[in-house]
Amino acid sequence: MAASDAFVGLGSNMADPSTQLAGAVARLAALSKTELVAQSPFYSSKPVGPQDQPDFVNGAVWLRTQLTALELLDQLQAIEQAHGRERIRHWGPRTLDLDLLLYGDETITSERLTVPHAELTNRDFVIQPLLDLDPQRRLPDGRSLASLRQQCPDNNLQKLNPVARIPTPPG
Ligand code: A4P
Ligand code: MG
Repeated sequence: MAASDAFVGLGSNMADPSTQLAGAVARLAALSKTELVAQSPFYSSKPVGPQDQPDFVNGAVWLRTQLTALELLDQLQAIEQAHGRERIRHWGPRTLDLDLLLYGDETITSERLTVPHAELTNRDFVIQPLLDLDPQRRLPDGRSLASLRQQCPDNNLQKLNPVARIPTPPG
């Protein structure tokens, strides 16, 4: 099977969400038949929906994969479950949300899968990371992400600095 460009959105608002996202990126990069092309910066964002919950951290990855869209969804859900299990005792079950945002130029409407993701056009925390990955990207219907970004509601995105993994030696 030829490889497809797939874009996956990442979200978390449990404790240490950036670490959740970084772990998810590592797992996505390790998927079979799949290569990680690029990873977006992470952003904090105000919650859409109920406001009595912490801010989210959101990002996206660009994958090139020989998995079908449904096979990829299975893998995304397995990664979500792995993260839920790891954190379930302390933080509850919703530690990681992985959404298949775009799969090539395909439009998919099935019981398990709507692609492009149904809420993509309404969410700056989805569109901005996609723009960071590929500023020229368009939806299958031809609309550009850049034009959609102008029109969607503002959720106060703040780009997060990369976590320093190697501490600077003193002195
Ligand atoms: N499904 C259909 N299409 C897709 C797709 N393209 N990608 C189905 C992934 N899944 C897709 O998803 C429910 C079902 O959607 C799946 O079984 C799959 O077959 P879920 O993630 O288990 O349930 P959910 O989290 O309640 O739904 P959803 O739609 O992911 O939630 P939302 O609407 O994304 O809400 N605010 C900010 N700032 N940032 C966020 O990331 N996220 C949410 C979660 C709310 N507010 C937020 C954020
Ligand atoms: Mg989801």
